[in-house]
Amino acid sequence: MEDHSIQRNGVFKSVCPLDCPDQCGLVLYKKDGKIKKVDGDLDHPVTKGAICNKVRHMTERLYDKKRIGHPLKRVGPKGEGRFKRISWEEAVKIITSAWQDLIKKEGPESILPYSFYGNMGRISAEGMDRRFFHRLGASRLKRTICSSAGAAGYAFTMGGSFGTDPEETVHAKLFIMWGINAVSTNMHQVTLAQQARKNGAKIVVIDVHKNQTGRWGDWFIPIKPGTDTALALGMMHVLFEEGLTDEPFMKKYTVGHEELRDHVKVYNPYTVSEITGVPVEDIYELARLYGKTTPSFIRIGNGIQHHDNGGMCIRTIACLPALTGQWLQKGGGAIKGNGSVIQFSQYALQRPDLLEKKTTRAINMNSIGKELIDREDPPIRSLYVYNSNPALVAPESNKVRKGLKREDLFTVVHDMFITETAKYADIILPAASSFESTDFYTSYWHHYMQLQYPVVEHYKESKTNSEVFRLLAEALGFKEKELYDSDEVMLREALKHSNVEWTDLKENHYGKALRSTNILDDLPTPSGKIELLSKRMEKLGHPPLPTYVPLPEEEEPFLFVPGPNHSFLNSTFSNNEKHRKLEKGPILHIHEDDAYAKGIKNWDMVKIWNNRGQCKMKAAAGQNVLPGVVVCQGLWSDEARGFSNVNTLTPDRLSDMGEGAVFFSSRVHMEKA
Ligand SMILES: Nc1nc2c(c(=O)[nH]1)N[C@H]1C(S)=C(S)[C@@H](COP(=O)(O)OP(=O)(O)OC[C@H]3O[C@@H](n4cnc5c(=O)[nH]c(N)nc54)[C@H](O)[C@@H]3O)O[C@H]1N2
Ligand SMILES: Nc1nc2c(c(=O)[nH]1)N[C@H]1C(S)=C(S)[C@@H](COP(=O)(O)OP(=O)(O)OC[C@H]3O[C@@H](n4cnc5c(=O)[nH]c(N)nc54)[C@H](O)[C@@H]3O)O[C@H]1N2
Ligand code: SF4
Ligand SMILES: [Mo]
Repeated sequence: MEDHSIQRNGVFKSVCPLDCPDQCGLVLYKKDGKIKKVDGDLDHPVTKGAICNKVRHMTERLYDKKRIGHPLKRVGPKGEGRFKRISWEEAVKIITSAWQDLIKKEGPESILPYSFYGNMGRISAEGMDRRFFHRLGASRLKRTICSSAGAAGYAFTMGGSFGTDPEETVHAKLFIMWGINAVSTNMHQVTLAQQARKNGAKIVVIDVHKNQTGRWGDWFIPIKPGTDTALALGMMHVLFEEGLTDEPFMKKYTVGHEELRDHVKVYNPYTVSEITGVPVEDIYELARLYGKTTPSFIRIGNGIQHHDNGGMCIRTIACLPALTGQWLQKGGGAIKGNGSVIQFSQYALQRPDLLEKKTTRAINMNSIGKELIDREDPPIRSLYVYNSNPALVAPESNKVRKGLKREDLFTVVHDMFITETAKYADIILPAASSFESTDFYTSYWHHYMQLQYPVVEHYKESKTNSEVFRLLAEALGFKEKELYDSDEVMLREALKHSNVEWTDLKENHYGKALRSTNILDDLPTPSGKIELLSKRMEKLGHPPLPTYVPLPEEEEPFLFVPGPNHSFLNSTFSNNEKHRKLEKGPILHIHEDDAYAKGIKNWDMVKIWNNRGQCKMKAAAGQNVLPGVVVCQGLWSDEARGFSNVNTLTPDRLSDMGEGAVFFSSRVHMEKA
């Protein structure tokens, strides 16, 4: 086995652990045992040494005075944030005796793990935790907060989460950035598009907000939230009507193109313009541009699927490249996500056999507030949170916090900081950072896997996720040897059957997934083809052909779109002063006509509210959004004072497909504060 011992000084390869499609290769500069500088790895074939500003300032976070180094026990009321230091021994004892008690009285399903991708490491995010909670027989969590609506919708059309190789998009002549704020959220796709632009490529941005990405594009198309399905159908109408479709491609590789041709007749540009707010002539121009440019590439963002109709929206847009045969063009096609391109053994990693045929219940993370308050048979009596900050990031946060406040709920939070969620914990456990861990990373955008070996010692008494689960397993007296495998053993077992070569990984810290070239010949859809018409959808109660379904009507007049911002990564970094300063503060973008009608001037404080909660922030009036739409960015920490969390306003309804979150389908009233 190779030597992975930690050196005091030097330059070390690493990988960005954050939930970001780019998954950059990093180099860490170490002096006297500490990381002094975080930079990009010039050798990484996709990210090529460029990284974002937020991670350039990662050392702020690693050595932040507020980072926790010891287990803590709550001494004040839930939510107040008063804790005292305890030992690991005591913390583990408190947790395991509470759980043993619960298991006896209410069964193990009264315990719920809650996690997401604060650290994307496969072992940290979905490795030993799965083994442990399977063995425990705890409730399972449906991890649906991010992209599950879109993933489900895309899979109805294409069969799974795979698309164009982003490295090939340099050859594209047209980019449609559709509901993605790529300048902030996928910067290397922007770099690749810039290269293509030098060779004459055009960049179209379709968004509800003229943000950095909208300003960067050649043509910005503003659209009413939740109406993109109609725009895509209008494009199809024109493509069929004007003979811009690739008939041989559709015959060979799709099912349902004749039905679709008929079906989209009703979506003429006049009707579609009424729905979307996009002018008739722009719909024609966009469709013709798409129909006549090859290779054309669509980067499908996460924004359009955080809506009640988000699954259908992605399912529909995913049909477009098939209409013009773009999947056969180098650099053409689309990316929603490439999460299933890299293969390895999930079974070896997660050991579902440890469930031993127990059929445990599954609870949707998007409804965590409701579930904490209302769930019975048995109620959730204990919550174990890691890699996530639900008090800030989950919808209906007033409900979430009401649930977290329950005196009869035993909450453990494992994190690097006393997050908004951790303030409600009975026990807080200190987390080691990814740079202190052994793990492997698989991007959901590019096709590379990367390895991480510890570069620094654990911060104070902190522990990695898998270390904590091994400790808990031992204290509970579990005998299964899989619960004690080292990270290195888990990694080797998971990668035994992978389409990434171990020799590449060992040599470079990264390796590219080998893909079969004729993927279109046998897609993992029921028909093996691209399904423009899906019988499976029909069986599940969806329209079998792409269909526009409007967002639910509510009484509040403004559609409210609270997305992520440039300088935070979801709520990560929002507790750091440096990163907060990089942003101007929580700002509400309002159309100037709406502002005028409400007597709101630039930089006035405004109040927005609905029956779920309220929020105050500064107004920016102008033309960055359409009338009737208000937009703000960033999941701001409670520490950013004078401002309350945007998720007090978002609904915990579930999307049409994939039981996803609908953060961007909320509506609000607005007034000058
Ligand atoms: N800097 C930074 N990078 C990040 C993150 C971060 O917080 N900060 N988060 C990471 C994570 S977890 C994710 S999932 C991705 C998300 O990154 P993206 O895929 O870019 O998704 P969002 O930023 O949520 O939304 C993208 C855009 O959709 C627009 N939008 C909202 N509703 C609609 C609509 O109905 N139609 C159209 N056409 N546009 C709409 C929003 O205005 C926004 O500009 O980014 C990752 N990268
Ligand atoms: N209004 C609104 N809400 C949203 C969104 C939006 O666009 N608008 N976006 C949604 C989306 S797409 C997503 S993906 C979610 C993301 O929501 P979360 O997954 O909760 O992401 P973060 O807020 O970054 O929280 C991650 C936490 O993990 C911790 N952490 C990091 N590394 C480790 C580790 O190794 N071990 C442990 N135990 N902890 C660690 C970090 O310190 C941080 O507190 O938010 C969703 N919420
Ligand atoms: S957050 Fe994204 S862009 Fe920034 S370093 Fe990490 S992977 Fe790269
Ligand atoms: Mo996400």
